[in-house]
Amino acid sequence: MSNLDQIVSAAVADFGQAAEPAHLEEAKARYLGKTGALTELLKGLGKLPPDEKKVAGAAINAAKDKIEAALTSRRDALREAALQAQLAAEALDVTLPGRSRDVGSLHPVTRTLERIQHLFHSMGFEVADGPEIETDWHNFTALNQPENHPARSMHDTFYLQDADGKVMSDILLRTHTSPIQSRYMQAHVARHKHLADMPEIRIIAPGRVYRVDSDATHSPMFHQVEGLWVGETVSFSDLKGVVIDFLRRFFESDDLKVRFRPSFFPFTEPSAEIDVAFMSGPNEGRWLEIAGCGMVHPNVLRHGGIDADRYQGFAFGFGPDRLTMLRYGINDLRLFFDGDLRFLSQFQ
Ligand code: 2U9
Repeated sequence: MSNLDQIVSAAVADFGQAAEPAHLEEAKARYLGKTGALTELLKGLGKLPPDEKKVAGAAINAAKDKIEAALTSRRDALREAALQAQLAAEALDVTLPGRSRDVGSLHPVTRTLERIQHLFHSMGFEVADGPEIETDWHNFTALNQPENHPARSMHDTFYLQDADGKVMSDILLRTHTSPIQSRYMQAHVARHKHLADMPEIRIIAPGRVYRVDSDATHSPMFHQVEGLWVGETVSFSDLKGVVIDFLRRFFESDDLKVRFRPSFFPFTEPSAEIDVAFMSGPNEGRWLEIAGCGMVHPNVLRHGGIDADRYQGFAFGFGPDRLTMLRYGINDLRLFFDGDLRFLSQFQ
């Protein structure tokens, strides 16, 4: 084999060994670079006589063409291999199952609250709102709750502390949603003071309330919905009509029995507890206490800025947590507030 053939074979073998483009370029330099094997031969041509120079030059150029062809083909092969490796690494299997996102659902008590709001809306009630941190005046005084009432004690009510940890006796977590309605009365009166005849007030006040109490049927945070209808002729029979209609629609039971039992609340006079009896299901025939109600006490109207000689009204209050327990047959209130998805996801 001639010297040139050996150089060509060595170059082809070297290029074949180069596994990366950088190695290939190094190999190229060994043959075609400034001091490469072939370049050295070309440099030596000048010393040859003219007739030999021509033959030798042609042979070297032929060898150079072969080496360059081998180089190009190896470059292409490496580029193709790199592309294939990248495609394999970034491969996307479109047949893999997708990652599904869990679908959330409304909390059962939220569902009940929405249902209650919907039913009262159909009877012309608007939804009112107010702060969960209340003043002693709005939570108790405005509601005719006497100074010495046990509900005002720290055993029953959460009071806030100041920055030094000292209990502030006049700022608390509301113990009922009634202050919403007292505040609403004041705002309503202010809004319509230029009118000779104030429009009626017909609101429900749903929301979170707080009491120092915790067992299977009591949670330190629970929900209430209270209602208030104030006008010139609003009567106890209106109260019965609204409450009975609501309860029958809420429990989807036209033959639900409802009774009103005389009772006492500081904010209503007269007052009554409301019991229901189902005519079927697990509670069939048993009377269950479900709400309280009464005609708004004149002191409460006056604290709300309303002329108690001209206007009167009724109020009622119930616990949507308890309504939810009855509707779904749940016996432990704490399940609502533990945040256990095994329980909550049953209410899709
Ligand atoms: C104003 C005037 C009167 C709201 C009322 C009740 C009776 C009542 C309880 C039921 C179960 C609370 O959730 S519970 O623990 N509520 O018995 N609530 S009358 O009376 C009002 C409210 C606001 C201005």
